[in-house]
Amino acid sequence: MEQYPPKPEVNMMLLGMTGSGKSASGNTIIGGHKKPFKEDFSPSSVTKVCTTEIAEVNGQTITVIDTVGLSDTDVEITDAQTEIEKKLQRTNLDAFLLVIKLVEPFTNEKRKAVKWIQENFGANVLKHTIVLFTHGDALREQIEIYVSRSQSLRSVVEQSSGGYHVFNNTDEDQSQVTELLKKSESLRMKNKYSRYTEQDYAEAQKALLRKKCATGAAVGGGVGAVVGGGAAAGTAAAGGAAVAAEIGVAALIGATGGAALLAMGVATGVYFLARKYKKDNRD
Ligand SMILES: Nc1nc2c(ncn2[C@@H]2O[C@H](COP(=O)(O)OP(=O)(O)OP(=O)(O)O)[C@@H](O)[C@H]2O)c(=O)[nH]1
Ligand SMILES: [Mg+2]
Repeated sequence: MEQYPPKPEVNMMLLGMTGSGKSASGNTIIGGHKKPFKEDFSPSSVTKVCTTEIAEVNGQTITVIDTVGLSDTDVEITDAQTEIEKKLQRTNLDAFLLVIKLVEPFTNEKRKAVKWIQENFGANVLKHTIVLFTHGDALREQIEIYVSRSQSLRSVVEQSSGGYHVFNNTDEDQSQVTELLKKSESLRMKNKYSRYTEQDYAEAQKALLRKKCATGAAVGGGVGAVVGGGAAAGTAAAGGAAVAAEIGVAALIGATGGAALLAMGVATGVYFLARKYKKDNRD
């Protein structure tokens, strides 16, 4: 993590589902009529590549990174991840703005997207997260009451060190931006001005890989043991040599399955290390 002395400029990344209002929020933060981020009402991704804008807001330099939305269908390994990764290699971040559209059910897909962010960016991401609710104009009750009515929404907010904030992106009133910047400054202080870095991301990826390997090996070994065990029971009943041979095959399948997954994991780990080596050694 990056440490003292604190950097005067604030780096933020907007993350969230497709159509949640990331680009519109980026435009609100930057203010004025420029609207550098393309926003539109569409079921498919409007933002196709991550874009960075640097602006002076209330006398402070703010870098805003707008990202590709996580889609409803597949948030596992998408172009979004590659795009976001590229940005993380260049910019250390003070805050992730986790953009969630209000007045829409917090569905399984959205929960999945939040989980994806947490898994892929690691526990450290939550230390830098502010939940940014959009469509504040459609809110018909106090935000506290709205959040308290959904267990999963409450949980996301409670886990995010920076709390939450509401934007109405149809309103040009800059006081909502001033409030957001105050919250981000409190978060920066809370984190002693350390930033989320590419190293945090690499560690999260390694941990994810270890978890996948462990699950893969367990599943591979488990299947082998179950099949092998079943065959063993069969041996007792039939007492045949042919069945006994099957035990060996089943056990082999189990072991091979686990080993193959492990090898896959090691190969991916080597890939990450190689990439890091390349980066560390470029000028
Ligand atoms: N009424 C209202 N509309 C909003 C608000 N925020 C965003 N929108 C609209 O919602 C639509 C989607 O917003 P975008 O900012 O393009 O969403 P996005 O998350 O960038 O979408 P992708 O780039 O496709 O991932 C646009 O038509 C916006 O104008 C808001 O606070 N209130
Ligand atoms: Mg967008």
